[in-house]
Amino acid sequence: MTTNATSVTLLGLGAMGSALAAALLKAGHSVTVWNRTPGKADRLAGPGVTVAATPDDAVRANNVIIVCLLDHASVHEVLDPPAGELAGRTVINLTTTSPAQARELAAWAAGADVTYLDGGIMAVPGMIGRPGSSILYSGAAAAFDQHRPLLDEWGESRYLGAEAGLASLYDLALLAGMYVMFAGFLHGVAMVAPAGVPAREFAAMATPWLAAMAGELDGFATVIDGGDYTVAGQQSLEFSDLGDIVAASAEQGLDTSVVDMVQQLIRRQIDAGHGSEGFARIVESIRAAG
Ligand code: FVH
Repeated sequence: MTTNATSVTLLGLGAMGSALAAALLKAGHSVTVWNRTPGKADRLAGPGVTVAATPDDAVRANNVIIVCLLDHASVHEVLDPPAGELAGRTVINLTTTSPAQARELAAWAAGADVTYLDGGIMAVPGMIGRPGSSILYSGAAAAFDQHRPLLDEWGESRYLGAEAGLASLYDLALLAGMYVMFAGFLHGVAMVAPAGVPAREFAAMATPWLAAMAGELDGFATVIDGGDYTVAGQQSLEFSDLGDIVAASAEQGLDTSVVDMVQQLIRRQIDAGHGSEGFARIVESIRAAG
């Protein structure tokens, strides 16, 4: 239990909002909650929970307002009506938005005399308050510093800078890596399935393989930051040709979109005369769209 119990408001009791509230309550904080659909607070345990009937009531209850709603539009839908009540308070918005939407909310908050801290949650609800959970923040530095003990109840807190869109930018960039990795894994699942291999058996092989390959990221980063794709010791683009993977997939009648995408990024660099250079060079295909 925390030694510095605080009292905050939390708007939104979906899967993530409920996990955030539960972690705060477990740590001994008091939480006033509001959710559009009533009844979701019933599953929150502990003496510290207060259910507000309206967003206005919830906002009035505390100086720190945590927001975890579906999207950017729902944040405005909930925060616009009580904007007058929000003046002088701090909003910590953990709703996933684009960087531009986060900047828009920061500007809106500044206009309403609201201190704004944006957050990007790098965890699923079951991870909140456990090792491995982290949340990225950007916006008002003073709010981050002041409320850091509270934020740390959810996981590792990392402040990225005053520009409000930064947390969203990093969040979405990390999710890009995750989704493409997941798609690659699922392509592999489809490849081995005709051989009678259950997805679970393939996952048991893919998990340590992908974990080991994640060790390559640092080397790619060193090459990209150095700006020299000819540095010795790299796997070349020509060596990285995915032709066999594409052909083996097509022979089985599979959709080759996932591997075609990587092959096209490689091919553009080879066609531009960089075939002997390192695989990390495909970042140049991504930077120069088309
Ligand atoms: N769940 C996850 O794994 C991810 C992990 C990374 C971060 N995301 C983001 O967190 C935001 C909330 O996600 P969630 O999992 O809690 O989402 P839901 O369970 O679908 O709950 C959505 C809540 O938003 C309320 N809501 C939706 N639209 C409105 C609206 N127009 N006005 C007021 N409230 C609205 C909804 O209310 P209700 O349906 O219960 O009435 C829920 O409270 C999200 O940005 C993720 O991207 C989670």
